[in-house]
Amino acid sequence: MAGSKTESKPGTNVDARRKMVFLAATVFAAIFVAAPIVCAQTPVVHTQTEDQAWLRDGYSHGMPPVPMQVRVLGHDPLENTAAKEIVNGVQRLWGSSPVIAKSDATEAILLGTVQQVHAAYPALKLPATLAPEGFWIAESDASEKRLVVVAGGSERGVLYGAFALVRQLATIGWSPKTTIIEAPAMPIRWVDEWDNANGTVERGYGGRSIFFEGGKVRDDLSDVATYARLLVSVGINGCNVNNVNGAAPFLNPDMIKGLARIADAMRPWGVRLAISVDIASPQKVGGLKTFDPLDPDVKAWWAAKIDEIYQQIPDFAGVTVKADSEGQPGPASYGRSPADAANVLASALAPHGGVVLYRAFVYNNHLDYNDMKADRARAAYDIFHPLDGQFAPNVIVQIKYGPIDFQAEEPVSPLFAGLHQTSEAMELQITQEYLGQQRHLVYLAPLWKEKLDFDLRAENRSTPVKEIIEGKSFDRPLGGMIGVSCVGRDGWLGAPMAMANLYAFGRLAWNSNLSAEQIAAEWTKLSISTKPEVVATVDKMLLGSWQSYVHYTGFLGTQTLTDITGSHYGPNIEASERNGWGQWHRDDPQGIGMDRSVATGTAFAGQYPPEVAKIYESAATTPDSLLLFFHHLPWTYKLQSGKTIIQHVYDIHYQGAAEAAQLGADWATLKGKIDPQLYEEERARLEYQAGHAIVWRDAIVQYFLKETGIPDALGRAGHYPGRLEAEDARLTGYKVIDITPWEDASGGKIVTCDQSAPQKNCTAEWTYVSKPGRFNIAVQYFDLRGGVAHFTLGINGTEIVSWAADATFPLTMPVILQRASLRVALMVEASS
Ligand code: GCV
Repeated sequence: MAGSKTESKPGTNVDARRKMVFLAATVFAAIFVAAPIVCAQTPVVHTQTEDQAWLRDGYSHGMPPVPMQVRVLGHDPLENTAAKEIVNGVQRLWGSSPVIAKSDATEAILLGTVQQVHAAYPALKLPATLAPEGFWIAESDASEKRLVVVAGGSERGVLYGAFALVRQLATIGWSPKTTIIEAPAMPIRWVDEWDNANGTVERGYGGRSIFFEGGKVRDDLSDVATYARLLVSVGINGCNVNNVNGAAPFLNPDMIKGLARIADAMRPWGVRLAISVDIASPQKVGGLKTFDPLDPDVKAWWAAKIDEIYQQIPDFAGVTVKADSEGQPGPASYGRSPADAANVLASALAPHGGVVLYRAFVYNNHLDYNDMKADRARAAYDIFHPLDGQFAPNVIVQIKYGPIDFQAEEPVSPLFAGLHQTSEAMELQITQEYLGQQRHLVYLAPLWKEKLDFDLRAENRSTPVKEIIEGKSFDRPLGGMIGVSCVGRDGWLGAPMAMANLYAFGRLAWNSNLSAEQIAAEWTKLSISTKPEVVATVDKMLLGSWQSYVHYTGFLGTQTLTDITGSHYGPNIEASERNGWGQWHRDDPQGIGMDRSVATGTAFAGQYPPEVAKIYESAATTPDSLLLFFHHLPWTYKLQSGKTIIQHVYDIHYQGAAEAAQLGADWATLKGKIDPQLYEEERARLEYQAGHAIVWRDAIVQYFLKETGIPDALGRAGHYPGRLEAEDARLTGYKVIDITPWEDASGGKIVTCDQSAPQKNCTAEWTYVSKPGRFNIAVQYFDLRGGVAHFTLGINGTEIVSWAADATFPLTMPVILQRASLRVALMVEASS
């Protein structure tokens, strides 16, 4: 693919498409691209309210099916919050608010702990046991009153029950026979934010931090309270607010005071504050000579620091640690183990009931590419498995779902089966770092479900990952799920549909047995519409979107073929290879894939329990979706589908791009049936996604066509019928340049509007001399992060359409600046 480009301010490279239809006998098509107006873009300002998510105004008509009085039996702030939520929920759904009853009422929604309910209505039959965070909701006519009872195992359970009642009313409805009894599957249900004190958010695509700005906690924490409300509404009970990288400043006394304000803002919603800590803090913050975890002064320093935190934040949840990883300091500097480091923190936290989440994301990012036995995937198991049994009881090892790093497709980490005497949590990413960065619609529940449901067969028995992290498989007291969320001030995740992922995370952490379909339907009903045709369409879009993304970005277990040393966005196949980061796929003209077998490869497959290891050891039994993660195979190897690998590469990318385009077509059927603003916003995003999927498709297809020299049996790869390359046009002002990586534009060339040239506009002109006909023109170009470039498309001297390339892209994509050297690309494609 090639393109013509104009220059704007440096920023994200993105393409988008414009379409138009024209009819002419002999067509002369010219595209005029104005010189960029270099001006600051006004950021889109979203009002950060809960209306942007699933707690928005409702849709029901008629009379509320529940009593219009709410009676709270206790005085705990969480119970008061619960009562307000029910009032608020009924108001949102039916437009009228129940009143809070001060005393006994003939009919009421009754809120209280089981003990409180029992004391007030001894005749009421309540469940014999309820987990502390659990709840029971049912209707009772005991003592001739109509009571809809929300009884909690504790005050926190009452609050979860209140949200569950509202969800039930909004998505299913109410009948006197309705009974709901629930308790969370796992005790740790946290989101992690990667916010920096300066207000940026690492891998955040939703704007600046809601917590920090200018090196300190923000004055206005109203967004934090609103966020906590969203979190608790889906059962999340902890929020770690700062980046795992560079965490030392967060232990300064002034910062701790600020953190206490954040904890205050979240407390009414029952969400507890946690922070990331830098293991070198005793030295960096405390001024000690060492941060050796076994040094007595270091131990004392941590104990005092944790006490200082609890004095100000009595319900502080605990700390997260990233150490000896990607440049972060760690115990290895002193020959100590992760258990040594974790335990010193654990002993400081234990008297207060706090926990340590120690991340297993520890690996060497200076691996030798030429060493065929080197394998980053092995690192977590190699390091943590030998430590099983050495961690203090309040340590939880936090394990990313796959052995690499939040890839679009990778196997489940074998470490989940490698720790039997250690509590474990699964870390997954709500922010779509490698999965389209919220510019692409990718609903992640199917991916997470695949990992949660995966049966690792530890000890040759059933041990699905979900049961391991719930503590069931190995009888562990703790465990859970951590979702790296990275919300910001621009509509939380920067894209309304991406909120389905935050919702799904909470629901799965609460109940890992829910299906991706059930969660999608719930979210759609709560967030978009309850109309059956809308729910059916949105759910279809959501449920297929992850696999579609895999289809155009990383085939057969090659992970995500993106710019792995930079933005992690857009195609860049060689970026994964020949460096120390170990996200290799080892392609060459003969074959592709990492040999991770025990027999001939890195032996990673042998880290799984025997029954699973046996499946992955052989290419014949490895599922196609992970084939090249485990095996290096010739391009002509036949898949289980009967196709060769190379033909599969061609086919799946054309399929993936078509599926991306279908998302837009499906969305178009919702016009007039949903909120017009949401419709338009998502329509534009999906148009972009369809265009970017073509960039992905063509990059990967032409790269491997060139490398293998094996043609596409269907003749598509390398042939673009009807496409007019920008560099072949008559160019005025534009100059043709080579780009890196070459595969991101056909022929490796793009054109850029030379700002130093005297002309005001840059123009690319093509002449079409052929049969008359009706044509669609799709113009593809790369937009940039900042500035505005103006485009005009004209035919036979007449302006047909003009537009501005003014897309807003996340502010915190540092490496996008490299991409700016691509300039803006414009590609014209005409097809009959
Ligand atoms: C916070 C990936 C991301 C990093 C992130 C790291 C981690 O490598 O690209 O931005 O750092 O994971 O999980 O620690």
